[in-house]
Amino acid sequence: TRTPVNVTVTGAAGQIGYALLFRIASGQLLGADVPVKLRLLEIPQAVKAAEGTAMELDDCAFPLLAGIDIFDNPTDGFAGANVALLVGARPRTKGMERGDLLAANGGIFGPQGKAINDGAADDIRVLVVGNPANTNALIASAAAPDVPASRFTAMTRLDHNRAISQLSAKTGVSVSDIKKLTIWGNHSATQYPDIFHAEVAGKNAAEVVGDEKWLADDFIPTVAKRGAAIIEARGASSAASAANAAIDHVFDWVNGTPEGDWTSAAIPSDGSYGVAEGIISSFPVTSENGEWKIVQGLEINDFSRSRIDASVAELVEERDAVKELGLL
Ligand code: NAX
Repeated sequence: TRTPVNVTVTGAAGQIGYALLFRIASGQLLGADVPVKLRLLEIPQAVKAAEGTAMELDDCAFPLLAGIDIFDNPTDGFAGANVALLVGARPRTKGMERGDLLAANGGIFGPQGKAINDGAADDIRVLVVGNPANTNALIASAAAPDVPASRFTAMTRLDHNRAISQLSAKTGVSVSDIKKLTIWGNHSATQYPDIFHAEVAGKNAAEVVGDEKWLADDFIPTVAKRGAAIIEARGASSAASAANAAIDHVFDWVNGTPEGDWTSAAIPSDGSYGVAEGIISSFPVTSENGEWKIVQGLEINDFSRSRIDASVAELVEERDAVKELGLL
């Protein structure tokens, strides 16, 4: 039998945590034959709630769940971690400036990055879900100089899945016949869902849709503002769909993306497509042998260029702001 994989989840007592942990424990994060040990990291006030979730996990008697430990400090939380899902973050509250938000999250993701650097397993793979996800991942990576930067990623898979669903509804083609869609840039309102290289049942998606006005006025804003629409409808932010996307991201990272398709993930830029080197930006990516690779050679038209540039400019601004705060 295999040695269990240590999976650390921060913000484990939150709503995404609740939607995520049962799926991890049932084998959906890594594979149906991979035992896992959960390490739940919470702030002290939420440890009791995390203990309640752990009781429910016990009550599921998941065959693959080899243990659950709960921690209130990052040093212990990340010790020996092979996979880390960084979900807990400081949300923006009323009257908070962007600088305050970045600083507050620096106070979380800096120490977590350091703990990962000092105590995680050599094969550690990190997915940041907590917002502002791209820049939080950058902060954590900067605090972990001994861990390859490529191990720090941020989640745009929910945006990717949302875009597939919207395109499926528009074209009447099932989601499994939609391929090669891309989210570029920041997980924010400036993100750019790109269908110019996407395929709908084997045909070029932009040609099938044939309507640039729908793209600009409907599709792009619907995908970018979907989070707000969910809050409006549910009275709470996306949780199960966010957890589902985190599962998809890590599963593909570890097990590889299917032949003939790609996905979207925010990974450190190597300068491809004119995206500033070093920022953590969403790209079209494939995964092979546990490493993300940016899909190369795509032609970027003017419509796409201006939108990618705008989102990248926002990420560069965020990077410069955290640099100024001394977080990089
Ligand atoms: P909740 O407020 O329900 O849960 C957050 C949990 O994190 C709380 O239990 C809190 O105690 C814990 N926490 C706070 N600071 C911590 C720390 N330093 N160490 C460990 N735990 C800590 O939020 P939830 O709805 O679960 O959302 C979590 C994060 O995901 C938010 O930042 C949210 O903005 C972000 N999202 C990101 C998405 C993405 O696509 N990248 C989409 C969904 C979601 O909005």
